[in-house]
Amino acid sequence: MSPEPGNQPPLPPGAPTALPTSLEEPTDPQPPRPPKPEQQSPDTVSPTGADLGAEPTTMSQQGAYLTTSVGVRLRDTDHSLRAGPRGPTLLQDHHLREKITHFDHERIPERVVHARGAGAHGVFVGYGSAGDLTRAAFLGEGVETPVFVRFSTVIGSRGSADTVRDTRGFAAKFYTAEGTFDLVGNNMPVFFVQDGIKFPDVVHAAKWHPDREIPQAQTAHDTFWDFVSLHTEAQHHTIWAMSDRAIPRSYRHMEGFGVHTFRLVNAEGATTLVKFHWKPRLGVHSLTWEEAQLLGGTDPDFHRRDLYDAIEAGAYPQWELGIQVFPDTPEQAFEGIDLLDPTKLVPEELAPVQPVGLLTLSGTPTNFFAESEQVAFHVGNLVPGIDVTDDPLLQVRLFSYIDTQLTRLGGPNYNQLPINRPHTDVNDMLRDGMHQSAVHGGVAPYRPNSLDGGCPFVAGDSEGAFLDVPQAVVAGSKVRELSASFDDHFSQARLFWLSMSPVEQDHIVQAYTFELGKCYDQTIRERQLLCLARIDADLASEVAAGLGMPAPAPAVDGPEPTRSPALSQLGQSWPVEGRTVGIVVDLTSDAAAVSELVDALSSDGLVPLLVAPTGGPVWPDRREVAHRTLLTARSVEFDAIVVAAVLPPGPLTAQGMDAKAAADADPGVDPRLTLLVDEAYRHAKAIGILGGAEDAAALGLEPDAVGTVLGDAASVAAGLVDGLATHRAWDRFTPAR
Ligand code: HDE
Repeated sequence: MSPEPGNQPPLPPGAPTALPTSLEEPTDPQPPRPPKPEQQSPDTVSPTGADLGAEPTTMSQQGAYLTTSVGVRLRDTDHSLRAGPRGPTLLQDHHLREKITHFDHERIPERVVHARGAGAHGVFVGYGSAGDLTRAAFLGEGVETPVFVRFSTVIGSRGSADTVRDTRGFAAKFYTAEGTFDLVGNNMPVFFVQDGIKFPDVVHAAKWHPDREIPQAQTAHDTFWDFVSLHTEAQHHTIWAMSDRAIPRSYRHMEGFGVHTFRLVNAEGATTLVKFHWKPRLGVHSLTWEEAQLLGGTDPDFHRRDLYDAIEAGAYPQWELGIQVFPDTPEQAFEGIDLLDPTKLVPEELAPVQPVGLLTLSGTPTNFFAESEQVAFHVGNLVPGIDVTDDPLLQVRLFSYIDTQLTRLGGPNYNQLPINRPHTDVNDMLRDGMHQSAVHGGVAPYRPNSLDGGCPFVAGDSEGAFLDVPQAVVAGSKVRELSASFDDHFSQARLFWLSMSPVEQDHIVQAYTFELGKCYDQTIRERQLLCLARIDADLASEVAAGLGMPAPAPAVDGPEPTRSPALSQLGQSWPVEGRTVGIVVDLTSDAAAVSELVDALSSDGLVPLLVAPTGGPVWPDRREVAHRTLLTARSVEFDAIVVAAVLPPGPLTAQGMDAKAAADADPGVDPRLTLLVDEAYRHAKAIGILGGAEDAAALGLEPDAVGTVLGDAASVAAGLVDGLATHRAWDRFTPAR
């Protein structure tokens, strides 16, 4: 909870300031307010990596008075300089011109992909367990490295909704003592295309149609399915995108993957092939499709808000970084799986993920633009001990990530932006260019030189130089082709399908049916059904049934894959920190019981939010205020619901309420409450009732309904924690198979 402002009760996370605000416009000049406690900024290092030892606030605005951009104090910013109160505006008005001109240029091009995203600060602590495999210092035992992580969707524009069905980006910048290492991954372990030259094709197909620029941020349209049904290597990633993985509950509940195989080099020069994984401490968890859709309207910022609220509440998101390890053989394959093919994963049952360190996110940005928007990741930012492989997708990425910043960040000096500055000595020979903010000394930015005493010098192994692994390259002709080992496009899509639980399979069927149902072109649907028939006959026939089309003939061939249970999200228990519980109260609720419940939930790291019929104090003689009202709350923003008052309809009931909603419900209950409970039940959320069977009945619930707990504060709190640990009351879904 935020610190207590003035006499108000503690606020839940999300308040814009932790300090009191006055009713009247303040007139006493004061220095800028400090950032909120959870806000962090990039470390104050120079553009060339020197630790300036300065407070982060030295990078934000200074002094109490409004100034121009060159520090001249201003008398008035509300009126332009005019030839008389009714006359024309004067060109002479420098402040006006500066203000408007700067405003005109406030926007920069959004990322061509991954435009929508949110970043946070944190720290990575190495376990030392990878010491035999890599000389990378930041993985050493107990080594702490500052990090900035940005999560994103891929297709949508910068202002699109967070909860759309899409792959999520998971990009981490490690400011290590040996230079910056970027791990630029996704929340799915495979990719749509095998060769980077196809990236513009898949992105053009997935983004809006070029004529009408619709739809926004989704693949449920003809061009996407046209492409993936013709370009069948995309089918594995596509089934992941149709699974619950594409609608995560939050960034905190996402796995991350480096996707490509990387090469580690140890101190002796020995090499190993690895795949990187991020394992969320809270488990992998998703929204239901209906929740995702509702949230797109009710809270398009749901994931961003969740990330920042969780950090503010002290529920710091954590992931373990792990590696799957493979011998570096000339074939670069493991158990018959080509490690250079980014459309293939290696089941964890064949190569367990070995933890190498822990990431904790503990700081929200102070300024979103300066940090999340200007952060520039690059797969080529590698440190000694980590090298790339010849994966044909990765090779093209190595080109793209510098190139894109030239347009997006306006020139070649983007690594000098505060969020991109390395935390170690920078002594390059790159000079000048737009927005140069280093003041380079010397006269000889070339090598060899004698005028600058030969500086800078190249380093050897003992000085920590990066090693391009002298990997043997098979001599051959120049060709535009991939090896035959890339030809299998369906066996792992089938592996994924077979590894899902029945509920997860149902969701996949529904997602394909929804997306293809949104296509206009019947031929494209038919072609995609033919692809599904190569993944699984039941999958194809169930989707076909939903589309009202004939089921294609089964077309699965090749050996049957062995299921990989690690691919399923179900069946385990996880910590519940930072999950939200909506508690419906009014002045008839037992204040002591609600207070006990709030304390119990808070002590388990949950975020309880009071939902009342109106804003303001819930009880006239107590401090608790409503955090939401029945008008501003929707079930989808909560992970669990507690009803502490079975509210009757009131004078405000009609406000914002569709008259048809909850039409069949008990007329003695406010239909907005019935809707809240009904949705929570339908989405298999834990529901608590501070009351008995008659209250449950009034809410349309059986007293022993799965995942529902009745009783006093202690038993409801315990029941909710148990229910949230498994994420949902899965038994409420009755799978179709
Ligand atoms: Fe990216 N990708 N990508 N990508 N990517 C970008 O770089 C690109 C790929 C990923 O939060 C761009 O700065 C090509 C795979 C993330 O700032 C651009 C290819 C994976 C982010 C670019 C790929 C990713 C990006 C756009 C095929 C998962 C967001 C803006 C060869 C392993 C990083 C930018 C952030 C961003 C190019 C494929 C992940 C255009 C050409 C595979 C998480 O450079």
